[in-house]
Parts: sequence; C-alpha cells; structure tokens
Amino acid sequence: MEIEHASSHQDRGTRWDEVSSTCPQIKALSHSPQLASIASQLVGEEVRFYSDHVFAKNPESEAGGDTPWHQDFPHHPLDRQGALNIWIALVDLTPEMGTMQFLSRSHRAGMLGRYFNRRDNVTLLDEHPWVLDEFEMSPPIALKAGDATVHDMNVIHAAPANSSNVPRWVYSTLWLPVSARYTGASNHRTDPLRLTLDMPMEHPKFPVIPTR
Ligand SMILES: O=C(O)CCC(=O)C(=O)O
Repeated sequence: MEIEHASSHQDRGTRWDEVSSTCPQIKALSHSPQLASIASQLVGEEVRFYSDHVFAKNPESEAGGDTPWHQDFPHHPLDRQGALNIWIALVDLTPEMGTMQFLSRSHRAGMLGRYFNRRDNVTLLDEHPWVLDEFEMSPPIALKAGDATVHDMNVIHAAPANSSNVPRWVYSTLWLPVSARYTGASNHRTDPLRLTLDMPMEHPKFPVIPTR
C-alpha cells in the first residue's frame, strides 16, 4: 500500500492510495454493484471504477491545514465531464473536523483551472471571485460513520482545517463515465499505464463495474 502525504507543500494529512488493490475487504465495497449502481445513476451511464484512497486529515494543532476551494476535474486526463467522487466518513464527523462544503451546481461553470497544490499560491477565488455570488454554498455538515457525500468532479468544493483533536478519517472512491476517453494529460494514476490517446480508459485498473 502506497503511503504519501496528501500535499507536497501543505501538510494536510496522510493518504493511502489504491487501497482496494491490496485489501479484499475494501475491494468488496469499492467494486460492488451497489456502489457502481449509485455512481451510474448519478453519472447517467455505465461507470468505470477509477481510483480510491483512505485519507486521515490531521488536526490543525498537528500541522493539518484546510483544503482550499478547487475543482478535481482539471487535474485528470479525461476528455469529458461526468466523473464523480463518493466520499465516505469512516468515523463520525462534525463540521469542526473539516467536512466538505460545495458550491451547488458549480459544475455547470465548466473547467475553471488547476488550483490544487498550486506552487504560486494563486487560488480559485483569486481568479474567479464571482463563483461565491453565482453559486450557493452548502452548509457545514455532520456525517455519521458510513454516511457519504457525492460530488461531480467539476463541482467547486473545499474543506476547512480539522479543528478537533482527532484525525478525520474518510474513504473516497472515484468513478468515470464509461464513455470518457484519455487525453494524455499528466496524472500519477495514469502516467505509468501506457493508455492510448483518445481511446476509452480501458485498463484492468479501471474496470467497468456491473450494477447488479
Ligand atoms: O478531504 C478533504 O478535505 C478534501 C477532499 C477533496 O477535495 C476531494 O476528495 O475531492
């Protein structure tokens, strides 16, 4: 299991990537018809499993930071929208632990740019302050262990720092519309895989999951 810090220059926590590839119990959930069925209904077509990780966000008092407003999609080598993220609480989470907030319907703004882990510290709000007027911000939420949020990877979202004194444990799975094709843009998930430009994301790592 690969262990890495979630951010190269802002220490938000510890992330374990591709956990389902080494843990059969997690794979039983991540590759399940039940989860695929939820993803497929929301995406509107068949779905591929794309990626997953467990993420422990450190308390702020232990150098954990906030997650600034961003879209996920601009960081992925995909030629079309529709990918989504199912984010599952592994422990009971209160807003103080840094649950995510979303700008509702902001996926309709399209791709606004790459802002996650920017080395020049330019933020999405620096360049697109209008999004706060245009899209309603979801309220801070509490989640019970096992509850989930789902967001389209173009929805603008953020999470405050974890101001509790315990780590914030979550498990996240990413899903692709089966029609999505590979653009060749750099991403740590796909760079080593020799995918073919402009072709569907066909690879044993990204199986189409039956929904029943
Ligand atoms: O866990 C967080 O604090 C942020 C996660 C996030 O932005 C994402 O999963 O897309």
